[in-house]
Formats: sequence, C-alpha cells, structure tokens
Amino acid sequence: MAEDLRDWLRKVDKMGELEKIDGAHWDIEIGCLTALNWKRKPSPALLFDNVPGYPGGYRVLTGSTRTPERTALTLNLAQGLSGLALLKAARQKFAEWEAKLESYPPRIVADGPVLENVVAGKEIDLLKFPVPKWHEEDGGRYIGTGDAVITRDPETGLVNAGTYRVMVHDEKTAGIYINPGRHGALHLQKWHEKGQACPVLVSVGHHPLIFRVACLQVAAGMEFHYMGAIRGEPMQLLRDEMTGLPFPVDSEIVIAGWCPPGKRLLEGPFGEWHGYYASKERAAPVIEVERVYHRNNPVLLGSPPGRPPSDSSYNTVLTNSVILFNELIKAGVPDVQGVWLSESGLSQFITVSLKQRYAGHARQAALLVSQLRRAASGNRYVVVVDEDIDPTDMEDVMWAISTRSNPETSIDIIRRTMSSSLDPMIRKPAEALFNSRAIIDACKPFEWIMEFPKVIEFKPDVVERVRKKYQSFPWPAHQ
Ligand SMILES: Cc1cc2nc3c(=O)[nH]c(=O)nc-3n(C[C@H](O)[C@H](O)[C@H](O)COP(=O)(O)O)c2cc1C
Ligand SMILES: [Mn+2]
Repeated sequence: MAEDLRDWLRKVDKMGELEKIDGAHWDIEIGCLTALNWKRKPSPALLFDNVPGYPGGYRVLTGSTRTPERTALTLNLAQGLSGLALLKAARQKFAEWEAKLESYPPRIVADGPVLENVVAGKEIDLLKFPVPKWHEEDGGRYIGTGDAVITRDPETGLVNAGTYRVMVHDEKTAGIYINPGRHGALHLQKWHEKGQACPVLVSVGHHPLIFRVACLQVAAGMEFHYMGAIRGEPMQLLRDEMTGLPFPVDSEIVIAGWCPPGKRLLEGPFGEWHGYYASKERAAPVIEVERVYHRNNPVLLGSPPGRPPSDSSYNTVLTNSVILFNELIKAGVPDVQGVWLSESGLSQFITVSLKQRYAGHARQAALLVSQLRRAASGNRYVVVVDEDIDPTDMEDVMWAISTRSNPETSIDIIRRTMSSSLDPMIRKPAEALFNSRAIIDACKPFEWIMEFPKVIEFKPDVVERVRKKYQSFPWPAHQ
C-alpha cells in the first residue's frame, strides 16, 4: 500500500509540525482551537484525541496543509521551497503529472485496512465519530469538510471524486451542498432524471492528497489517475458491493448510501471560505447511509473554512495559481512570471507578475485572468505588477500598487461580471448575481519605462561581499 494518512502523520510529527490535543469538545472547541491555530507562525497540524463522549483513538485532524512545508509534503513537491520558487516548482510538477495520467489508472484490490470495521443497518451511527460543530452559527455538525464524494456518471460510467461539504442530519442521514455544474452535481442530476437514487460514497478521513485532488478541477473521471500520478504509483481502490463504487483502500472512514430524487432537507448555514456565513440554510440533497467502513481508531480529516487565511487557503492558493498561470500562458500571453491568488482574498484578489513586452500587455493579462474559469465567479481585483515584484509577497505587491499606479489612469472597472450566490457583497435575495471587477495596473508606465525612477537596491556582488564579511548576521533566506 502507498503512504497512508498514518505514515503522513508520522512524517509530520518528525518534522516537528504535529501537535496533539486531548480533551477538546466536538461542540465548537475543536473548531475554535483550529481557527486560533491558523494564526500561529509556524502553524502546526492539530490531532485531536480523547474527545469527551468518544473513545480514545477516535481522532480529528485539522490544519493538514496550512503551510507550504506540509503542502509540499502532501503533493510530493520538493521540500524547503516557498513563495514564487514553490509556485514554479509546482507548475513544473503539474505538467509532469498531467503528461502521464494515462499511465496511472487506479487498481481494484480485494482487501485493506478500511475493512477492519464494516457497519450496516441498525448499527449505523454517523455520530459514532467525533464530528465537530465547527463554527458557532453552523446549522449542524459537518462530517465532510476535507472529504472526497465519489459518484458515477450513469451515462459514461466515469467515476468522480469531489470535495463537497457534508452535514449530519441524524445517525443515518447526511446532507450535501454541491454547486451547480460540479461533476458530482451533474451526476446527481442525471440519476434523478432517470427517477433513480444516485449511489454515493463519501470518504471523510484519508491522506490529505486524496482531499487536495478531490478539490482540484481535473478532467472528468481523472481524479484517481491524478492521485496516482502524484504518488508515483496507481491508487488502490476497494469496491463497495452495494453501490458498485470504488473507494481508497487507505481511507480511514467511508460512508456509503443513496441520494434519492426529490428528497431535500435544510442544510447550512456554514462558515464559508471567504470568512462569512454568506448563505442561509436551504433545501439540499441528502444521503441515506446504508453502510459505513472504518479503520480501528479512525481519523476524521477536518478542513473547515473560516476567516482567511484558514485551513485550506495556502493549498488552494498554490494549486489554483498554477492552473491560472497555465491558462494565461495557453491564452498566448508572453513572459508571465507568476500568478498568485491571495491567502486572504483567494480568487477575489489575484496578482499577475510579468515582464512588459508591448503596450497593453499588462491589461491584456489582467482582463484574461479576471475571466478565466478558476477566477470567473469569485474575482474582484486583479493587480498586474512588473517582473521585479514577487506576486506571492503581499508587501511587495502593496509597494508596487503604492508607487507604480496612478488611480486616475491605472484602475479600470468592468461591470456586470459573474459572481456567485456565496458573494458576501450581494444583498439577498438578488435578482441576478452580478459583481464588478477592478483591474489595477501597478506596472511602470510602458511608454516611459526607461525613465522610471530607479529602485533602491544593492547589486548582487555588493550583497555577496557584505554577506561574506558579516557571516554571523542573521541573513534572510531570500534577498
Ligand atoms: C476546502 C474546500 C471545500 C469545498 N467545498 C465545496 C462545497 O461544499 N461544495 C461545492 O460545490 N464545492 C466545494 N469546493 C470546490 C470543489 O471541491 C471543486 O470545485 C472541485 O473541483 C469539485 O470537483 P469536480 O470538479 O469533480 O466537481 C470546495 C473546495 C475546497 C478547497
Ligand atoms: Mn471531477
């Protein structure tokens, strides 16, 4: 078997980045400690054990990919990098994985640790696990936050794994929130149009790689290939006899059941990724659970949203920045040095760094980025900066805005652009979900770029000379 969550935990422990917390209550306490922990520098992963009312060993993990180090570990990227260097390394790796996806089809196996406990019928109780109520105003306890929801397209047979939040309604019923257009939502729709219940599995504890690929927008039916390509060995899957759906052999907890047509229960509200409870409770599809698989002493993988930067921000920023970066290059924009969502605004605030080659180059990049799929429904600001500015460093970006933009000529507003129902700036109920975009051109003005005031900096040979002379000085890693 490939590296599982427990191997991952051992590695993180060895890195000195795992903190164990005993006795925190599932009701708000785990959620509160998790959110407070995000602000720590560095911010360790938290493993909660001995949750009151639950047997010791039934654990909850949070903060799994909060930092560049653990994100790199999870995605099999080089260690020791951060900022723009990690973005560039990740971009290279994404290209390698995508080129070899076809070589990593998942393999069905017969046995695995997740079969240690197979629970069916009357015995099923989703609250047998210490499922947290994450935020005070949440409408319930959410078992699925760092999950992978597995469904099958009834027409093509393709299997999908997507991260969609899952709330517990009662011992045997869960609610699921899926945005229209997601692969999982299309599957549900297709089964329901045939008048049939949609078979569903939800893996709610696993190696964080499984979660991180489930929340990536990859080609239909390719999530398990993608996980295999990143791991460098095919995913091993078991088959659930009841639904016929596959699930990772190294999952910690998997729930299996059916999402019937026509049945909906109130789901939400839930503290969301932008830091607000932006949507009220609403009727959402349910999963009637008929089977639960779990390892002995299982670990639930929690990744609750919150006021950013939160549990998932860093990983989401890194992976989506790679996708936007590639799409911009594919659209024909030359000399892009980097694209970076921000950890506080995510897709709402994006920075592009490029070497200006022609008049209009900066606006071209900004307009395109503001409308690309990964930014289309959430973006508000796109800032374009020159190649000497690190787009991953907000202080550098703010310096560029402060010194290289003139509000009168540098800001463009595009009206009536796409938004989403989660937009906190749209007063609901709304007739239509529009927002606007601002493009901030914080590049040196192209027509007098050669005359632009010189930046105060030290030439590399000067820095080297001073560094050699003052070796005991605590030099920053990057100059
Ligand atoms: C932490 C996290 C939570 C998410 N929660 C949801 C959710 O509740 N519902 C949803 O529709 N999308 C959610 N998403 C986005 C989807 O997981 C993402 O778009 C993914 O590509 C969906 O898989 P699909 O492309 O196979 O549909 C979430 C993403 C992240 C990073
Ligand atoms: Mn998909």
